[in-house]
Amino acid sequence: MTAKKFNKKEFIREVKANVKALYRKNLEEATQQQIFQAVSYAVKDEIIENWLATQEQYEKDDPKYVYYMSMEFLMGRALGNNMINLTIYDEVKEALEEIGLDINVIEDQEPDAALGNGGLGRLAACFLDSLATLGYPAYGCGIRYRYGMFKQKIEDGYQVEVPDNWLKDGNPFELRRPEYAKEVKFGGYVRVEYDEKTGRNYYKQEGYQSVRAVPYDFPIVGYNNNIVNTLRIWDAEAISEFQLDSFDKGDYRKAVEQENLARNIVEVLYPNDNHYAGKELRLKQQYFFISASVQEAIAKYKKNHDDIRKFYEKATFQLNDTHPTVAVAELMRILLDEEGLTWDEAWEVTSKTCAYTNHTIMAEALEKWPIELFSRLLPRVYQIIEEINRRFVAQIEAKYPGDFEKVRKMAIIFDGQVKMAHLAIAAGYSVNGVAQLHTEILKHQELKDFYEMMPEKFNNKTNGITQRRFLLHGNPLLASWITEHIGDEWITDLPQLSKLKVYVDDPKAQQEFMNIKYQNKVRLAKYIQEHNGIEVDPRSIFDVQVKRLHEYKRQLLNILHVMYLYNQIKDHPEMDFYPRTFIFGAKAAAGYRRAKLTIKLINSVADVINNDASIKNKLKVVFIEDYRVSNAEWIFAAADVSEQISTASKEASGTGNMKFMLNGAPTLGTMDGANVEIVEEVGKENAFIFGLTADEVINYEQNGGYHPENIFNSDQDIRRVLMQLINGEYAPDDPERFREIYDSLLNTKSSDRADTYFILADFRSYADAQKRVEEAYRDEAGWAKMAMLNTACSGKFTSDRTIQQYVDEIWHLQKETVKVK
Ligand code: T68
Repeated sequence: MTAKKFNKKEFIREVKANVKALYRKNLEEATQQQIFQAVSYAVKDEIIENWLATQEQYEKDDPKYVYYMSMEFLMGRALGNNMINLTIYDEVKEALEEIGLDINVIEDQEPDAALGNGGLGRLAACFLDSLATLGYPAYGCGIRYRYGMFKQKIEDGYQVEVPDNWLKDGNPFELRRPEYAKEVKFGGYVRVEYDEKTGRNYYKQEGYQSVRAVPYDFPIVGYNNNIVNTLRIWDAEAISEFQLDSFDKGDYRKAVEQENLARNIVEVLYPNDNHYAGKELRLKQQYFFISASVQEAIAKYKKNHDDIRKFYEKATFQLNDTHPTVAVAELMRILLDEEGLTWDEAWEVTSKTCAYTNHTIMAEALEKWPIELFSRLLPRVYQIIEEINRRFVAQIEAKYPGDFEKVRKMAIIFDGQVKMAHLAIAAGYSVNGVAQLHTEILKHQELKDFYEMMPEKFNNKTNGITQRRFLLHGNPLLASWITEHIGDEWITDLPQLSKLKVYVDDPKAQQEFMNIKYQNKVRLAKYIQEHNGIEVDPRSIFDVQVKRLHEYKRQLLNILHVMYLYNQIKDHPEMDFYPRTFIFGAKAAAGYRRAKLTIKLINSVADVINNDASIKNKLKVVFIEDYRVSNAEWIFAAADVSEQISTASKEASGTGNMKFMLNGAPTLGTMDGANVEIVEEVGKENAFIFGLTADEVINYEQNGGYHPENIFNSDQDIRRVLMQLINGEYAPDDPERFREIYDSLLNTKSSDRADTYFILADFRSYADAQKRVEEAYRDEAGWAKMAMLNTACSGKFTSDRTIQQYVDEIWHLQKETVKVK
C-alpha cells in the first residue's frame, strides 16, 4: 500500500531541469509562477507511473466503471492536493526549502480550477477524491471551460465580475488526448430509411453542424494507494477541413459557423447556482459533453466486449442533477441507430445504466426546455424522448386509468416543454436526494407522484466532503495535533475522530485545540488585512457565512442581525459585549440583481461599523473578496461559528456546514438539509439551532397565514432595522438604494408573497441563538469542549462514507488494488 520512496535529490534536480527546459532559465532567474510550473511537472512525474499502472490494472481486471457525469467540477488547486495524496507533501516542502523556496508561495501561484458554481460542483470534486482513495474505477466526465467561475472584485461595495482566464499560464497537470476525439452533431434534420433486408427503419441526421470534442485528462490521485483515476473534460475544436464530409467541402459559410460553434460551446461556465436560465448555448454544452462521454464509454466497452446488451454490467452513469440527463436519450440513440438494438433492448440497457441525483427543490432551478428549441438543436434525440414519453405516459395511464392529473404532473413532455427531471426519473434505476430531510421532501412533496409510482428507485445519499483537502491540507496544525493524539487512520477512516472524545474535558488538550484555532485565525486575519485592508482581532469571535449568495441562504438575515447588534451597542455603550467579527464570502450570479444588492448592503454596513471608533472594535464586518476553494480551506480552519441559516426545507444538504464542523466550528443554523444530521451526530447542546422547521415552512407555503407585516409592526427592534434600509443610514448618498430589499420583506407587490424566505419569522429566534453563542463563547472550557466535539463527531460526513454507500446501494463496483513496480 505504501507509495514508492521519494527521492529528494532527484526531485530537486528535476525541478531545476524543468525550469530550464520550460523557460530557459536558472532557478534564480525564474518567477514564482514559473517555479510553480516546474514543481508541478516534477510532481506530475511522480503521478504518471501510478496513473499508467492503475489503468493497466483496470484493463486486466475489466471492472465496472462509474462515469460521474457533471457539468461542474469545482476542483480548486491541484498541486497541494496531489502532494498530500501522494504522501510526499512534507518531503517536497523540505526539498523546496533546501533550494530556498517556500511551498506556500509556490502553491499560491496556482489558479483555482473553478469549473463549478458551488456545492454541486465541489461535491463532484470530493467524490472523485474519495473514489480514487477507496480504489473504485471511475471517470469524471465534464467540460473544459476556457473561463471558469468569474473572479469577484469588490468596487465601491459592489460585486464586479472579472473573467477567469485560468489557463493563461498553461496547466501542468492536464494531458490532451486527441486520440480519443469524438464528433458531436447539432441541428439539421432526421431522414428515415426503411431497410428491406432487416425490416427496420434507420434514422440518419443530415444537414447538421458538428464539432470535434477533444478530451483533456486530469489525474485524480488516491490517498497513499497508488491509484490514479481520471477526470476527463472535453474541449471543442472546429472540425478541420480534411475531416469534413465531401458533401460539405467548399461550404465556406458552414465552415465558419462550425468554427464559431466550437469556440462558443466551451467558452464559459454559466455562473448560476440553483437557477435555470433556459439558454440555448447551455443545452449545447450539455449535449456536447454528454455525447462525447457516452460515445467514449461505449467505445471503451466495445474494445473488449462484444455484447452491447450487457453494457450496464461494466458501466454506470451517475447524473449530477438533471444537467447531464440528455445522456439517457443519447445512449438510446447510439444503441438504436448505431448498435442496431431494438427499442426494448436499448431501453433495458439504458434504464440499467443511468442513475440520477437531485440537488434542489427550488422550483426556479428545474430544467424545462421548450420543445421548439430542443427539437431544433437535437432533432434525433428529441424524437427518442418523444417515444420515451409516449411509453411512459402509457404506463401512467395503465397504473392510474382516467387520472389525467397524473399525466399532467408526470409526463416528460407537457405544455410544450421537455422536463429533464421527469426524464431522469423515468429512465433511471435510482433517484437519490443528498440528505435525509431532502430525500423525505422529495418523496412526500416535490416528487410525490413519482415516488408513489416507483418507490423502489428512491434512496438517500447524505453528502460528504473529503478530509484530505479540508483538514489535512487546509488545516495542517489541527491535522498534526489529531494525528499525535489518535494516530493517522482518520485520513482514510474519518469516524476514527470519535477517539478524540476522551480529550474533550482535558484542559491541556482544550488549550492546545483552541490555540490551533487561534493560530488559524491569525493566518486568516493576515489574509484579510492583505486582501481587504481591514484589521480584525483574532481574539474576537469569528462568525462566518461563506457560500453562494442566494435569497434562500439568507445572508440578508445575517446582515440585518448585525445591524441590530450595532443598534444595541450604540444604545448601550456600557453593555457587556463579546467582540465579534462577522465574515462573509459569496459570489452572486451575474444577473441576480437582488443578490448583488445584498452584497452592497453587507459592504455598506461594514463601512459604517468598521469606521465607527466609538464602538471600540466590538464589532467588525468583513466581506472576503473572491470566495473560492483555495481561500475556503483557510476560512474553515479559522472559523469559530458556522452560519447555516437557510430557510428550512430549501437547502438540499449543504456541504460547507460539514467542513466547518470538521474544523471545530459549531453550527448556528436551522433544521435544514444536513444540519439535521450534524445535530444528530454532535447533539443539540453542541449546536445553536433556531427558526421554523421545514414542516412549518411548507405548511405556510401551502396554506398561507404568514404575515411579516405583523412582526414588523409589533417588534420595535426589527422595525428599526428595516427602517434603516430606507432612511439612508447605510446609504446617505442614495437613501432609496436598498428599497428593493425592504420591499421584498414587506411589500406583497414586489414578489408573490412578502418575505418569501421567512426572514422576519426567524429573526427573533436567530437573535436569541446568537445571544446563546456569545454566552457559550465566554465559557472558555465549555467552548473548547463544544468545538472539539464538533470535530470528534464529524466522522459521518466524509465523502468516503457517501461514496461507499453509492457503491453498495447504487453502483455495485468492485474495489481495485494497484501495486507499484
Ligand atoms: C447544491 N446545489 C445544493 N447547485 O444547493 C446544496 N444549480 O444544498 C447541496 O449540498 C449541493 O448542491 C451538493 O449536493 C448546487 O450547488 C448548483 O450549483 C447549480 C448549478 C447549475 C444549475 C443549477
